[in-house]
Amino acid sequence: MPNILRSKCAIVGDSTVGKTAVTQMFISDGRNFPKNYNLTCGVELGIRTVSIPDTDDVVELFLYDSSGRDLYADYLPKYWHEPNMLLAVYDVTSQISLDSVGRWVSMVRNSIPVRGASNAPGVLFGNKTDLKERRTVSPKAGASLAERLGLQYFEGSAKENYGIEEPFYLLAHEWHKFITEKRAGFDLIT
Ligand SMILES: Nc1nc2c(ncn2[C@@H]2O[C@H](COP(=O)(O)OP(=O)(O)OP(=O)(O)O)[C@@H](O)[C@H]2O)c(=O)[nH]1
Ligand SMILES: [Mg+2]
Repeated sequence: MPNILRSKCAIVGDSTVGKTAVTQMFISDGRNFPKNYNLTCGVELGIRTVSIPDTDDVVELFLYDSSGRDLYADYLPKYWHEPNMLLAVYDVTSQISLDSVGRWVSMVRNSIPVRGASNAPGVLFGNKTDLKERRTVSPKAGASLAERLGLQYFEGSAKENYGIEEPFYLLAHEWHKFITEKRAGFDLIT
């Protein structure tokens, strides 16, 4: 039997950047790109497991795909209920969506219990790289904001199913590492 490690991931960013598309593509293994825009009301929960190579461990990611609309902002932390990690998404054709990332990240970090906030794994994902002609945010600008916020940077396209798995795998591996190190520390004490 595998050891299942559960982790709650808050997925945030402005409305229409593609949070639902990224989440659904990851959960469906690249089969379910939502072509028509359906705004997310509050939070939608998706689940996918990631096996950690060379171990019996499996990380079960609880993905809290959150609405980017201001209307729901006050409710989101209640839905997440102390998340363990975050995925901030922006749209590479929208500088405004990149400018909002800091605010979204603070919102998630403020809802993580103090003991875990500093080592909570986090990723910044630049979505819609397929729209090459309309791109206004350079990879360098995305990566530099990620560095300033202490996030790992990735970019890709939900539409083309390009670069979608990497950010989630990184989060799962970081969580596994965090829990394994915590357990090792506990074993030393007992
Ligand atoms: N060209 C392109 N369009 C995309 C991509 N990802 C999502 N979209 C489109 O962008 C629109 C918004 O996508 P959603 O995933 O619903 O956006 P969201 O961030 O979940 O929006 P809210 O739920 O309102 O916060 C939809 O019409 C998608 O089809 C992408 O990688 N490339
Ligand atoms: Mg959505």
